[in-house]
Amino acid sequence: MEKLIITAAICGAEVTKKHNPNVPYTVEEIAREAEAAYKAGASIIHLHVRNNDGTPTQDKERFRVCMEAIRERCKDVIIQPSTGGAVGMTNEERLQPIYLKPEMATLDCGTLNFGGDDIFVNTENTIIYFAKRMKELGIKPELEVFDKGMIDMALRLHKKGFIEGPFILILLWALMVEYQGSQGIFCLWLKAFPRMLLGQITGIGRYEMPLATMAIIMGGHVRVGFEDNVYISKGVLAKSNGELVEKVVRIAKELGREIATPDEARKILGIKG
Ligand code: KMH
Ligand code: ZN
Repeated sequence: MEKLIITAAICGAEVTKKHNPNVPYTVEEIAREAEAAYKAGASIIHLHVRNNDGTPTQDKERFRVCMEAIRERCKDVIIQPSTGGAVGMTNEERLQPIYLKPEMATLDCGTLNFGGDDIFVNTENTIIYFAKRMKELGIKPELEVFDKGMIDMALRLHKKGFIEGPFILILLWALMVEYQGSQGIFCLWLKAFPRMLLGQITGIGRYEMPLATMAIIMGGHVRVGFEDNVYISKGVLAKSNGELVEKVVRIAKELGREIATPDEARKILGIKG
């Protein structure tokens, strides 16, 4: 089986220190969390950045400083800035980090409810616009897929040449959905993937580790981190993103799945590096 790519989503845009005091805001905290995840076995850091007061920002300069601080501590890790940002941001605001030419960036493949009256808007024109900009800059998109319809959108983007294979990482989120007992849905989704798409599963909250385990068994890849879940076990806050990655590594080892280094992840994803 292919080696396991672990992405650490260390910060997110919505989770705060009220949820877990170890959620990073400052440059130093973000670099520290990235290093902990990297040392534990993460090959990709999915990156949101914050102002020092914790408010989410897509400011290019803030990304530059955070990316440099991460690079100093994690020489070869793949840094994957978010182009999703936070609900309500404009397209141009969201796109800022791609102009730093990271190896990867996220490409959200559809619109979804984000709780209450919040809507995370990604129209077809927005998605194509983001995909074109990333292609021009040679950035590998990580396709953020929240439901089956978004997989169909990803396939359309590929068919029309807006995104290129051979390998494209797909991220599945189980956002606000009761996933317990619904493993069958994931089996169907993964079966529906053409070979050029690599599945990566992220479970939100208490579903993070069960879904990570399923991904490991089924040959998919895994994302964990404070963006998606702040607990290491029931009622116990994780001390760091590193602790969450360590748990995935432990499970993978028990199940006989080896962990990909950043360079091995680049090869699997078709990133030149
Ligand atoms: N914070 C969400 C509104 C991404 O990183 O591309 C969007 C998000 C997805 O987190
Ligand atoms: Zn994100």
